[in-house]
Amino acid sequence: MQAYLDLLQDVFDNGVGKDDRTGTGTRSVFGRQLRCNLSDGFPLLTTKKVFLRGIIHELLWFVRGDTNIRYLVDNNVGIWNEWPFQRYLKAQGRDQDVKQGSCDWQYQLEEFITRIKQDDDFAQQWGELGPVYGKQWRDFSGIDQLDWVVNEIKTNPTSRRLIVSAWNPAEIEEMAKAGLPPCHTLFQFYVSPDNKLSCQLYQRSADLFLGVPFNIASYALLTMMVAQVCNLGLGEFVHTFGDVHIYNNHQEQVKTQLQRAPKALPNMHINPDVDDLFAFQFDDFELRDYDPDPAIRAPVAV
Ligand code: UFP
Repeated sequence: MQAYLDLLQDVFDNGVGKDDRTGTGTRSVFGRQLRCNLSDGFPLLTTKKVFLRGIIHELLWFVRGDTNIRYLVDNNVGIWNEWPFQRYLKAQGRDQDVKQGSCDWQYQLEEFITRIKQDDDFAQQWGELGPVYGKQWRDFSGIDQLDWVVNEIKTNPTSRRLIVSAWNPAEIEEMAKAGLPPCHTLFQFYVSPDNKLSCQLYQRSADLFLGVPFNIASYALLTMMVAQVCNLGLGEFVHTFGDVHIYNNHQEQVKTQLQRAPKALPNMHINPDVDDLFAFQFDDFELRDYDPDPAIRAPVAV
């Protein structure tokens, strides 16, 4: 993952001060790319520990077209919790009283999540995020893009149109209400003449220190899953960025990370019996030989 560290150094050195929606401030550049060869190992950072469990569950949740946090909550994955909670507070007119990040807020969030777990009707009403990734991948104005693209890779592998888009202009407003308009906006597959599958992602906005290590792992895994069900070898993951930035409150963490030397990449073992993209389960994935440096904590800009 030297490519990631090089990009981190690049943005740290060359990023220019830019204000942003969150009010945190960033160093930002526009337009960069990193590539990893998926046959070199699984591209999970070794210069800090990256927690993969939530990423696998989130990816499976996208792939099944689910947009309700219930599945994630049931598996103790909290990455999407705050947005529906905020919507719930607002609907009750309590969003001004319960300040984000306060102890009260934390306590109420936990209560909210417990109710999502225990009360089906409540979960259905308040756990729903709206037309986020899962919806667009599986039902973009009635089109099941994932099913289509897998079939197309199998039957028309030389195609230059193997694209899945999460950016649906007609539903951006609704997605923004649920949290964020999609950051990973569009991806394209490519089958090389020697039958290896590559994937390129266009990410419009990238928190290079916190978000990107997860985004790389998620799309690398998706590419491996699609390759397996299409009987193809592994090519490259190409990650193309729009606004790629380091938040001003991540600078010390970035310095720490840049002082560390990368180790050998881990390997991802996938149950070879699965031949249907929509049949993968959490237990079909096993990360082996991961020996990272310790995690580096940093605040998320919201
Ligand atoms: N972000 C990522 N990766 C993600 C994700 C969010 O880097 O998968 F969901 C970051 C990018 C940016 C912020 O810092 O979250 C989104 O804010 P905005 O919509 O203003 O670009």
